[in-house]
Amino acid sequence: PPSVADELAFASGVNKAMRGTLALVLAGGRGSRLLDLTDKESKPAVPFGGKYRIVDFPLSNCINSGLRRICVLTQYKAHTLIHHIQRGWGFLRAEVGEFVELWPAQQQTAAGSWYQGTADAVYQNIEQIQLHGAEHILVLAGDHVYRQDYSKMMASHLRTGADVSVACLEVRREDATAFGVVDVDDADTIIGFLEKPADPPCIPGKPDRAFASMGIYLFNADFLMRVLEEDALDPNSSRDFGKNILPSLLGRCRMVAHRFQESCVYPPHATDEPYWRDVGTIDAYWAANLDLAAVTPDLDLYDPAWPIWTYQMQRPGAKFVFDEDERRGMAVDSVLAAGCIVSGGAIRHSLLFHDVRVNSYSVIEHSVILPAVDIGRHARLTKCVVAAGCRIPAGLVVGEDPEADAQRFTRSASGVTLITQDMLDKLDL
Ligand code: ADQ
Ligand code: ADP
Repeated sequence: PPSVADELAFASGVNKAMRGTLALVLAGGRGSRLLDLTDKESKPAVPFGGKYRIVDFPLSNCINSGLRRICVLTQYKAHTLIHHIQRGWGFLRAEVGEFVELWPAQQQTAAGSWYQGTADAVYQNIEQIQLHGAEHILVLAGDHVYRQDYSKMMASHLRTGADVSVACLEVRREDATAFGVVDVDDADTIIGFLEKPADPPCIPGKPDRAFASMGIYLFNADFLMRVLEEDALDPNSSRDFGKNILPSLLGRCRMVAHRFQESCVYPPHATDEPYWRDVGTIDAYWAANLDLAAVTPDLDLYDPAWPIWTYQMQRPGAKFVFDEDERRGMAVDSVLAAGCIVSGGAIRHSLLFHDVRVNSYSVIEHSVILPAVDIGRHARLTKCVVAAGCRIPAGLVVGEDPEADAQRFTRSASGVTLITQDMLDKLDL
């Protein structure tokens, strides 16, 4: 076994490598499966968990992992994302080499085109990247909810001597059609990669499970530069890490799968399942938000050792006005963010973002209510996701008549109803 001195030297090498790493957070995708929730903003900007936006998770993971040189690459409808990052993420000190920079898409290639795939988003910024002189580049997706200590991924990257490490996790085989599916040898060297296969191969010995890429890639910087220059010459490439770059690297370099369970930050009541959610559909978004209202949520947002940073206007505490006769004006099994006022309404097993108004005689159950929604008197909402700023008219009932809901709103296969102001404006009340 290595001596204590060797271990310490290695740990200090990891810290140094983290300080010399540039994180590129890809935050330009729309996330179209979130339907109307991403009509006006990109998926990384979508609110999550009462007071956060999805992009806060990878950004907080960087800060908490000791990686403080971060660039956020934006493209699709980036206004709210840029606004959020400018206001909330300016606390790093450039003087000591720490920053969160915004890199908007600006058609920087000779072709003058918008980004094609994810690799193009990186390639078009290659000059700025080289200016930073980083030794390692960590490519992250801006649209997943999880807690990961990237320094542990760096440790395994250095230990295995990889050119590129790909973070991977086990998923159900039927879910793997949405991912890059990875095949590894005994040493976790990647020997196969299929981007979004229709019939995903299973993990040997586990017929129901597949090994999926999380879209998190740790590259040696020189190696990445070479690979991108090469790909740029290939007229048939769609310039995407999953579709083109990773498959092209098979057998040509040291490409190693990093197992997410080794760097996942577990809650104190440690579960075996490492927590990682692609909240890319209305159902997944609804479930991951409501999980926070569970007695013991799978995602721990209360852990002072791994804070999730965000920007939020200072708002007063949530307020409850109780109606003695009706016994209403309360919330149970729920999370309410600051600025909410519950006046004579009843809330059960729900999550309310900041500044929601819940008026008398209304009932909200199993629902996720985004910021600044106003819920009129006598309204009853069950199993809904209500988009930011909606004015729910008095007496509206949703979640009790599937056919009526499907006609007026967007109803998912599992019975979650998405309500937006555009849909409400079309109602004949
Ligand atoms: P997808 O999630 O389908 O698959 P993609 O839609 O390209 O990949 O998005 C990856 C990330 O890049 C997202 O955060 C998105 O916002 C961002 N993005 C997309 N296009 C961008 C652009 N042009 N500019 C900037 N950012 C952009 C990928 C991999 C799979 C892997 C899954 C894991 O291709 O192999 O399994 O991620 O979720
Ligand atoms: P309802 O009677 O349907 O509950 P109201 O609009 O009459 O709705 O009540 C709103 C409640 O919200 C009031 O009881 C009050 O306590 C609270 N409220 C409204 N505005 C403010 C405010 N600016 N500051 C503090 N509390 C407020």
